Amino acid sequence: MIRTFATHNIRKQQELTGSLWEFVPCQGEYAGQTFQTATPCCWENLSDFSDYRGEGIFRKKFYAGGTIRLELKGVSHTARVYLDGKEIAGHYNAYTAFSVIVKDLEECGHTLEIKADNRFSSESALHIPNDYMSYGGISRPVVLEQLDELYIRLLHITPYMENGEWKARAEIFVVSLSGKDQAVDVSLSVAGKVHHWKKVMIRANEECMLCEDFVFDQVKTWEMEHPELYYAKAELERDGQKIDDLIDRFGFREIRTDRDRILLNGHAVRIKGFCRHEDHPQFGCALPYAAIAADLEMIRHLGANSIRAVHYPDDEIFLDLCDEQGILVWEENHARGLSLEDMQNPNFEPQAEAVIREMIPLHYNHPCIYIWGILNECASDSAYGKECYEKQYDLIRSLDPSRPRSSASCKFKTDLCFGMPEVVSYNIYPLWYHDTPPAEYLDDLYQWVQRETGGRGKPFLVTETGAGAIYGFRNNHHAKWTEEYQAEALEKQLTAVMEHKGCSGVYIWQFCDVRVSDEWFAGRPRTMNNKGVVDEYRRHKLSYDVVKRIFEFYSDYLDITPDS
Ligand code: ADA
Repeated sequence: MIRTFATHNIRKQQELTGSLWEFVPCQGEYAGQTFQTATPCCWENLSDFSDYRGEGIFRKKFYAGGTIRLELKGVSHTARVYLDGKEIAGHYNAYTAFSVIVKDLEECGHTLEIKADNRFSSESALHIPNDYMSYGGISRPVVLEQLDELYIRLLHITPYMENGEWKARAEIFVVSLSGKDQAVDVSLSVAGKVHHWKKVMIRANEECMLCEDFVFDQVKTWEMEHPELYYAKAELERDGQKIDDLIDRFGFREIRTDRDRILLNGHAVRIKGFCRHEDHPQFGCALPYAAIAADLEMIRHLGANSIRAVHYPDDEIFLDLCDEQGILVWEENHARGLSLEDMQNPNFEPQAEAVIREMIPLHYNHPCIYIWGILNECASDSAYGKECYEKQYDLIRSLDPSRPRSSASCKFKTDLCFGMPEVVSYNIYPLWYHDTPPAEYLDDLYQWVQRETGGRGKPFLVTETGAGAIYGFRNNHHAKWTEEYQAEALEKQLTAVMEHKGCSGVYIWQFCDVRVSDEWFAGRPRTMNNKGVVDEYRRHKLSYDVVKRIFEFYSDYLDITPDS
């Protein structure tokens, strides 16, 4: 499944995944042998490859001709793509989409081979042994499209409220794959309002951007309680024939910060959220629609209103479902706990910036995304790190001026970067990694931010708090790792945040237990991060009901007078 709605009526599109592919591992005991696997998939979920780290070729035959576009929504983590034996594309990073266009393809059967590599090396600055698993495989859909010489690459809708009216700016990016200039009629419909451009000249092999502002009188606002969605449709017509289209969805909503509050449509939201990894014992990071939907159902049942997608951009199916259900999403680029030395890897900056460049334009229209995050727990306490943070914040601003930015820090009273983003965020683990009472620890940190950093007066979020518990492990003295201990710790941690007047909310670390890289076995029983409120099979721990009670007790909005 590509998205939860059709993005083309005119352009022919076909998912190549969602079927059996051949899989050929390149190293190890089974090197060169051919297996069959359903796709999308992580090879760790195939019986003989649960701990395979190496390269593997995924092969599929398809029939097509003319100009085709292949979109690969996620290959973990380094990809090389071959068509009929010839290399046509390469990509690094499991969690962002990439595409390749092939022109003048002979109309016949073709063979697509995707070589995935999940090994760690100095080439890979972002996928390193970590507190989550870097799986191997085709973890998200592969899509085949048939293109004309002119096609719509992107459609961006930016809604904004002006003088009490909803307006939206629409931008369409039309690409020419032709060697000659061509005139085309472009039509655009945004939430029912229509605009036409006649005989637009698209220069040979260039991209043309068209822009239009719309005013609306009857549209409904996208709210957490009523997540109204609207469609935007762009079409190209040449010589009376429709040749391409692109459909996307958006919502009329405004996010901004005002003093120490995060405002959704002018109302100060209280974040009650979970950090969620894409991880499942049966699917690795390649969760199918039903598993994603089941996670979201459970998260809503727990009384949460937000998800922090850690520590990388998520599958668009997840974002579609959050749009549809009014769940606010913190989405971040891919980086977890990189040290100064990790950040000094010459590949770090280009790879981390590429994630931002690939994530924002593609996810731009999702109303659920209310904040862009970067560099979770990286070296924000060093001068070099600070330069990197600054560049990435600037890059986000250049791609999307409409959303606040933040970064989850763990640098206790040493962070140098709070002057840059709109929101200050801390990951805190009182009662787990140290025994300071949560309310005391939180307020001490909060007061330091106000007193000594550029983050003073900004919204303050607790982006992680939690404690480990091994499912089924209980004892009479409530030791660490018991379900009892986790439930009690979470109760105190959550209450401290909810009762703190300066805090805009909290994300629990984490929704479910997740597999971690083998290198992390020492501090992680079962080689899992066990801080889930449910285990990896989504079985409730004792903390489930505690969290649900607290989240349901506190409203979705903070008790301040909403502005107009
Ligand atoms: C950090 C980190 C998470 C996870 C967590 C933990 O805050 O951001 O990825 O590792 O700690 O479980 O300790």
